[in-house]
Amino acid sequence: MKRALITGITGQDGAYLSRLLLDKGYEVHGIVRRVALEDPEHRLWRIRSILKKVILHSGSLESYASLFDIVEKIKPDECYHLAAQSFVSYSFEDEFSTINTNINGTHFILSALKNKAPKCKFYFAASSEQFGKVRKTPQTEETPFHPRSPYGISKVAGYELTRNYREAYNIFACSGILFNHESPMRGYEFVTRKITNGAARIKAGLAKELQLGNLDAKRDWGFAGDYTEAMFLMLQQPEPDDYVIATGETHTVREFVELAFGHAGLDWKKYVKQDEALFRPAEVNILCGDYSKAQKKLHWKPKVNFKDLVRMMVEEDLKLVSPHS
Ligand code: G4F
Repeated sequence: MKRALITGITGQDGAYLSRLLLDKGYEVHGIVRRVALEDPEHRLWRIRSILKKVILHSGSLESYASLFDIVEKIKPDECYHLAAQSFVSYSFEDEFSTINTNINGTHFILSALKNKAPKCKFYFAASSEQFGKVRKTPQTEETPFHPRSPYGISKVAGYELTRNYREAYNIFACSGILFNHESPMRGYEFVTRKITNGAARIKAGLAKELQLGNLDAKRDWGFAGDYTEAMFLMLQQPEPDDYVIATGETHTVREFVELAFGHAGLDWKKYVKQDEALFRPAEVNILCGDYSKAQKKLHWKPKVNFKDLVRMMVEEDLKLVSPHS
């Protein structure tokens, strides 16, 4: 039985990926903070239904010793490094902790694997935020990086560390440069969930308006369940490599709002207010990914389109706020 280790197993991607790996017969191990084990109701809700099937270890991205011990004990065949401070806005508020945790965490786990499980295949959750002030649209694996946030900078460093471990130590290390990916399990701080939850709450009479920042930003939004399949496929290839995972379509935040409120039967213009305080000090104006390399080599393509993604998220949030749910 193959053993997989997932950092960030409690997040959206960790929840989809662990289900996928369990279905494929893997023994799935996850690293979680000690506080999460003490408060499973709030912190482990996304993996509640599979809690008995996964093996959780308490550890922290800030502690090399804890990661080293876990890797030594499990000796995984595959490691999916998803954990990070992943909220771009917050990275401006606390740039030091974002940069420390994200860069050191990646470095620590790579080093622990090199020392204790050098045959383990490694996946790094790289990000389209690395393209930042884009030099070219659509973005490919060859597009130069120009990150616009401490988060983006930390992901460029993680990507370079991953490449360096591949080239210097022959580790099977891949980066998935994933564009925005969403689902009903998305955290409430990200704009898509903020919008679908906001629309559902307004519809249910629980809120009167929704405050948002920049409505003109354009993102390439896909479905997280599709994107975690791509992570798995990267580690099944004969050679390690880096791949852009995207839909190839871009939409403004305004279009997302219009569609989401429309699904809830609401006219968004009556409820959505723009708040300058929610604008970022430096914005990534447009992201649109070219996934042709993944299509050719991994035989991967997105299954859920933009409209269906918005509908899926709104419907789930309408159910969640309904009095009978
Ligand atoms: O949903 P967001 O916060 O996602 P963002 O910044 O694009 O980052 C996400 O995708 C990345 C992949 O490219 C990941 F690496 C990263 O970890 C994260 O998952 O914001 C999307 C856009 C931005 O342009 C933002 O300025 O929505 C705009 N926006 C407008 N109003 C807002 C809001 N974003 C948030 N979070 N909240 C708002 O009220």
